[in-house]
Amino acid sequence: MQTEIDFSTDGESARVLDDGAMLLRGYAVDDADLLLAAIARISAAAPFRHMQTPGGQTMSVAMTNCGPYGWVTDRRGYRYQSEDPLSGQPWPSMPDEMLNLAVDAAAAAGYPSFKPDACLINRYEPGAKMGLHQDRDEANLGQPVVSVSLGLPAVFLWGGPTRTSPRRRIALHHGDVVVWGGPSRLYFHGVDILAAGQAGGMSNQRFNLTFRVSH
Ligand code: MD3
Ligand code: FE
Repeated sequence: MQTEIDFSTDGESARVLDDGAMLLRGYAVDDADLLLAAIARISAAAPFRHMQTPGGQTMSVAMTNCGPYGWVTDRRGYRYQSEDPLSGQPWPSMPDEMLNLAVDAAAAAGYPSFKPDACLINRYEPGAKMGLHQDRDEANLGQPVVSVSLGLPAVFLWGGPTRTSPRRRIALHHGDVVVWGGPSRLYFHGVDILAAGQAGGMSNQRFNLTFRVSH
């Protein structure tokens, strides 16, 4: 079923994108400064880095993590692990303001017992992209993924259950939150090449936080 829901009076603020996927437009706008400050602290301890795919390609998106587990990729494969491979130390803890936002967004989308143990932080600079993929490295695929977009807008590519399913292009803006659960949890998705913004300098980038139940 593909229901369109409009909870707002002055425009669309939440809608069902697909079976189990709900877009909460602007849900994180009021928390954005706190979240960006948290990202700065986390990346001071666990720096953004361009990881290698198992096939040996360097990803254009730079990544770090916070929480008990972090997602990593290298020549050995994709996995969650509790230490940052750069330092051998545990990932920085997940700040309360990040955890609370993710838990509240999941509850608003109908997942009242979401307890993420991992937050992958993606950093896109102009030219970066993420190819079409599924997220299937988590042990419990019955739990949703919550994503929070900050900074420059991006074109999100939203597919379906197979790699060749038709794709929709969806703009994700600063403060948008999407909760991906149900059948949509395993749908193919990606991010188109990021265009440079008007602002320049430090703000000429996009962050995406994805909260996951990895174990
Ligand atoms: C749908 N990140 O980190 S967020 C990823 O903007 C990832 O950085 C993109 O795809 C980004 O894996 C897209 C939207 C998203 C995130 C996770 C999902 C959509 C998802 C997991 C399952 C289904
Ligand atoms: Fe993904």
